[in-house]
Amino acid sequence: MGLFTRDTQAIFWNNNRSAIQRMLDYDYVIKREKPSVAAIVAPTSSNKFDKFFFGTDEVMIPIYRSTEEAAAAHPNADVLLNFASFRTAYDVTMDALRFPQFKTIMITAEGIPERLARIMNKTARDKGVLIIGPATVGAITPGAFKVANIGGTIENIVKSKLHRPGSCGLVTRSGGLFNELCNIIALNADGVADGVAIGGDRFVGSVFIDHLLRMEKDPNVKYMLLLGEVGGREEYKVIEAVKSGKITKPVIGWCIGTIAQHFSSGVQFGHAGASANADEETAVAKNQAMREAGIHVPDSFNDLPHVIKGVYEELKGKGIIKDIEEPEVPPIPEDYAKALAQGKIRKPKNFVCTISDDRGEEATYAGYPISSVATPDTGKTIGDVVSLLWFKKVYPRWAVDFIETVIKTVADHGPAVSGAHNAKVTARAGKSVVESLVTGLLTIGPRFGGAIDGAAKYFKYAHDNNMSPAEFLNYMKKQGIPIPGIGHRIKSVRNPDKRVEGLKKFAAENFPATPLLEYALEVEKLTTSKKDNLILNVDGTIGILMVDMWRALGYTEEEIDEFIESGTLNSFFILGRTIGFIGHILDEKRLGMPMYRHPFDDILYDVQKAEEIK
Ligand code: Q5B
Repeated sequence: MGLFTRDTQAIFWNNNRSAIQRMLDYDYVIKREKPSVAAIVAPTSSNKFDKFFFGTDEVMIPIYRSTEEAAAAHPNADVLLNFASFRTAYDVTMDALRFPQFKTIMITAEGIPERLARIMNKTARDKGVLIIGPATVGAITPGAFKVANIGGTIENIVKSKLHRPGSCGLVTRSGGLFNELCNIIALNADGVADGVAIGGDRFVGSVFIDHLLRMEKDPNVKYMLLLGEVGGREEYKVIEAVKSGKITKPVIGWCIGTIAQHFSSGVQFGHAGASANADEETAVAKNQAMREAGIHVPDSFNDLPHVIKGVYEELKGKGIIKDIEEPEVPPIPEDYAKALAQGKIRKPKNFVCTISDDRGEEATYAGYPISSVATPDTGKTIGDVVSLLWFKKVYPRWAVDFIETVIKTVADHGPAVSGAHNAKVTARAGKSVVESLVTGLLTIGPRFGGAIDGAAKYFKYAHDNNMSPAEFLNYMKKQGIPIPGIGHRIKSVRNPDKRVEGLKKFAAENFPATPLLEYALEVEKLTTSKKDNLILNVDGTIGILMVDMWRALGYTEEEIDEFIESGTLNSFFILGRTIGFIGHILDEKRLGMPMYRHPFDDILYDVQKAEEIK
């Protein structure tokens, strides 16, 4: 039996997305039934799961805040992949050792204090738990389970024949050389049956002999390859086992670091444990001792492939190693972002945006960086921002100032108007600013504040069709709707709306021409002659002057009609009145007003007993 099976599942401590994805890509290639990662432990995450690809599909891997929770929810997961930093890796391992379900713990962190590493390793050994690492890329049982990044990319894994079992049991310290050796073994033999990189720290949890004795018992392992290093005495335990007959399968061995003999002083290689403290710890001495014990030791690292080939061919010749039927490898779906960046794929966009762009160093409004319109020194106003984002044009000053004037003019008209009242009642029911605001905004419509589009539409239609004011009134009567933009609840000829006067004054002083306003004022003469309050109201004045503005700016009639049809004009009221509604909502909250209930005496109750239908 290899270290892992096709049913082995791990709990991954730390949401290392790329490493987890590599494990799932491997699962897909070897056609595992269930993902090799059962759960993720991420103590600071508020997410309940994360999504990963499984082939072309996606799977959800649950996230837990502690190893305890993850272990309880996934009692069959017997591997803990400890990807904590060197600061927390010790605590994570010691915590995991409380749960008997973990048979193997792999620790990736480099630089755990040696004192703590020794305590950790001893505790695990006493409990019969196999520690791989610290400072390791892990282990692999080809065709069954692989730890995180071991073997490298999925393409490299397939090239190194790690997607299905071979015959070699491989043990190294180094992760990089592990991958290199897998490649050499794939080129010169039939691949790896079981492989472990025990880790580069001086005190690692499991050592060469632990794995080689395990592999000795594994019928799938036909021969073993030990890649040792200068420093330490672990290789001598293997030599003893070979000499004493505990290991009977052919072993190929090599210790790297033979170059150290050419230096006058001791050399510290990359790994913390790779430094010879005595003659026997040198690579040369260990290679010689291995050779004398009957281990297959090449003359140099360059010669290692020939030795592997020789041992493999010999075992094959004896019938101990059989031919392997190569499994079909499913195509590995390419990562979307990568393929897109390389120009290999294309896809139609679901959304189009023509007004702003947030992809560059600074987001833009219709091509203008926000800073070029937002800061006071630019002299730009909300009117400029509206002209860029609503109309994608840089309007002249008079037009921008008109937009600004409109927004300021409609910002509020007291607490009694429909929208403000609704917003206040909602705020008093304990709802949030956005909820209260929305209830206010929802009242904007044909009767209240939302008559601007309608006013522009009907007055423009009448004017375009050369209707006299009287003909227009008749036409609207036939339509059966009150003329949008005419009439007000409290404003009248005797109590004129100062806002309307202000807008008309602005237009008179700044607009090149106001033909539609002049027409509307003629209509107003007729309506007010019938009833005092049928004045050209604030909605009507805005709608009509906007049409005059766009005509002066050179828009075609079709373009103006499109603005009207899409609700552009009411948007000025929505935008401006939002300021007022928010003011009323905040006012309610500041005052701490209680829930509102309408008084009985303000409601006419006329409730008849319901007729019974038999
Ligand atoms: N009659 C505004 O109505 C109001 C007529 C009309 C022909 C008309 C009404 C109306 C069109 C919609 C419009 C925007 C409902 C108004 C605004 C923002 C605000 C609000 C604030 C703010 C007022 C009485 C008689 C009837 C009707 C006739 C009325 N309007 N005929 N065309 N347009 N206007 N809305 O006064 O013969 O007696 O049956 O719908 O432009 O919302 O401050 O409050 O800033 O917040 O209640 O300024 O005019 O009149 O409906 O009882 O009608 O006049 O046919 O005739 P009233 P009603 P009859 S600005």
